[in-house]
Amino acid sequence: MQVVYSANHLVHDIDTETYMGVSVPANEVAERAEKIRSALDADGGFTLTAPTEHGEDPITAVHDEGLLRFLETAWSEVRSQNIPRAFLSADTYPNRAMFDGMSAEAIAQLVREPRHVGGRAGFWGLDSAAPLVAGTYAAARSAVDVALTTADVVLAGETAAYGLCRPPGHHAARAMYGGYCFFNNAAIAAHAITQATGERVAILDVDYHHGNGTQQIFWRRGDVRYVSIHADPDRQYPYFLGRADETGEGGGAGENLNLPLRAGATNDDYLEATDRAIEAIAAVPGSIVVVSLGFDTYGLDPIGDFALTTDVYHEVGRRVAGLGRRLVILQEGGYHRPSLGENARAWLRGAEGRDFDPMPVAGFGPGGAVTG
Ligand code: Q9C
Ligand code: ZN
Repeated sequence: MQVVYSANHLVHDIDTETYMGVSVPANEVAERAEKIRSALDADGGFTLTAPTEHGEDPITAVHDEGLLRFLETAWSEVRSQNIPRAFLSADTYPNRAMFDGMSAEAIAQLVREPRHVGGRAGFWGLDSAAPLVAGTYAAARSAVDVALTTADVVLAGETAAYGLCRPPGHHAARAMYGGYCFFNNAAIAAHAITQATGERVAILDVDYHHGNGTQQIFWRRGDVRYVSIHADPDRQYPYFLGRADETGEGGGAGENLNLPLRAGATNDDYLEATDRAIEAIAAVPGSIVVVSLGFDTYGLDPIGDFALTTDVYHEVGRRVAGLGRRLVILQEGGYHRPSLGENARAWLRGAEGRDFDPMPVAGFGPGGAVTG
């Protein structure tokens, strides 16, 4: 299988994030992508390909141009304001209650991008957990190129290809970044595929978190079906979207399927949800599925609470490939670094119809796997 990878992700060099106002070691770090790359290298069955540049147009086809300009200019603004800091996160967010009692027209007038960079970050950002640093824009642009190049490989006839996107994308909405995500790699790729093929596209999101950004982007669209298995937002980020009763509106009515799972969800729970997701995808025409692939569903993930083991990723990959559609597989989250490479190998080998063949992981258990 071809793996699209670029070292450009390294300039999104993150070591700290904030969680409820407190600085904590970052989860979404460069080592994640490097772990996956070296495991796929060692496997021998994957070919690394560099992304090609696709420019701004496929991004602004999905995102507000203001978001792109903010991300492009935010760091130089931080520097010119002489605010000494390791990363930018928002000062103030436009909480909806700030405008209580005002008409929709008045609110539309008032809620606009301010000049101060701490306010701009609040205007475009969802949360304080997506640190923005000097290299963030370059890395985020490159991750989009990785996604679009992966789509190109599949459009050129491959059955499946994997894009090692970093930073991830599925929390980024049309006009918003957040949750370690800046541009929505999967949504940009899915939209580009609809344009290239004229077909309907399905997105299967198996990251632990709900992909609020992807859901938002396609909420009213009938040509892209979004199906997501994730932690119930009642207990988990992004808290405000991801419930089972969110099904889309207008032309997109019935095209959104959320499958929230309980804390402690097991391999069996997950496979049951996977079968429901696959059924929902098989029900619509189209030849290509975009997969938002996360490994924060793993039992040892530091920010997740599911109980999945490495072998289930092989089975999920196998069942998804059983749809008989071509797969554009894009990396999202997953933060337990020792197991990431092995989990990615398992999923992708399953998707290719190869056996799992666990490899020993240095400093970790046999096969990197938690069994049982
Ligand atoms: N204590 C993705 O997996 N909240 N994003 C983190 C950590 C944000 C996850 C809280 C989680 C975002 C792509
Ligand atoms: Zn996630």
